Amino acid sequence: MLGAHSATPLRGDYSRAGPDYTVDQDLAQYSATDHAVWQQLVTRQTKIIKRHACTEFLQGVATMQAPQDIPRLDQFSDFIFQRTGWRLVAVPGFIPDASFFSHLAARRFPVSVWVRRPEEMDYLVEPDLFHDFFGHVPMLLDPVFADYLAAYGAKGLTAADGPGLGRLGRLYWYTVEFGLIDTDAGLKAYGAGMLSSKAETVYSITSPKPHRVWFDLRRVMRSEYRIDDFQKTYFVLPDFATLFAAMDRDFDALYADLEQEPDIDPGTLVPGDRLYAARHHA
Ligand code: HBI
Ligand code: FE
Repeated sequence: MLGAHSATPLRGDYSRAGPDYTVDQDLAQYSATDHAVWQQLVTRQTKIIKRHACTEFLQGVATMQAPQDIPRLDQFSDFIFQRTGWRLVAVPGFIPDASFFSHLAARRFPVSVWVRRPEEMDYLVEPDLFHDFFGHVPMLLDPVFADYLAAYGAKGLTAADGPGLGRLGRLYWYTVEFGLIDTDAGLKAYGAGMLSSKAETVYSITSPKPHRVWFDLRRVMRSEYRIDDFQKTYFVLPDFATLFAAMDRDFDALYADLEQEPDIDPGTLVPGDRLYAARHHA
């Protein structure tokens, strides 16, 4: 998800969305330009992820054998359901938190149906089909990550409109969207926000500019983020089991506890941060 708080009006056509915000994908809606943009994005990004995406992501891509052309979400939904119990639901674009969390908790991943315009190839405010399908869906085939995302969704159900929403938004941002993971082959990306973006995939792994801090749930929940620029801080997992295990605690007690601690600016380090130092350079 990108542009969670963009003030610009939403792009999609919500007129035919159901109460759960799902729509039909209607393959006839795509123009020749949409098809051309899609194929250009897939060709370009496929090259970049080979070097920088984690094994689990690449394994997901290989298993899906997604076409070069715009995918049929219903076909992939059935395919993924057989493996990790996740389904894909077509949505017009951004949907309200409550609806988003209820889908995730039920192992339904919302995928925007529209394709970005040619002039948006490198930057997009809202999630489009490429961000969601190319960036998020491969990880749904990894059993541990799939369990994490469902457990995360369940946390959202109980957060209602309390302090939890903001904390969960940060957790989503710094893991599902912009998460990094340490591997024997060096630092790799698993976040959809970077893996669907040409520039940020390379930047998040190779640039000396951003901070890279070992993942810590409390630290992430205190960390603000910007939606309109590269991240100033990335959080690094030792493995996905760590992320799943982090869900196994009382989040309401955690939210209450965090009220006493100040938020952290995106580019700031705080005492207690364990900095990630590359064990070897990929
Ligand atoms: N809706 N379609 C869509 N995709 C998202 O990623 C998304 C959303 N609504 C809310 C949202 N993400 C964020 O607020 C999450 O942090 C919950
Ligand atoms: Fe996203």
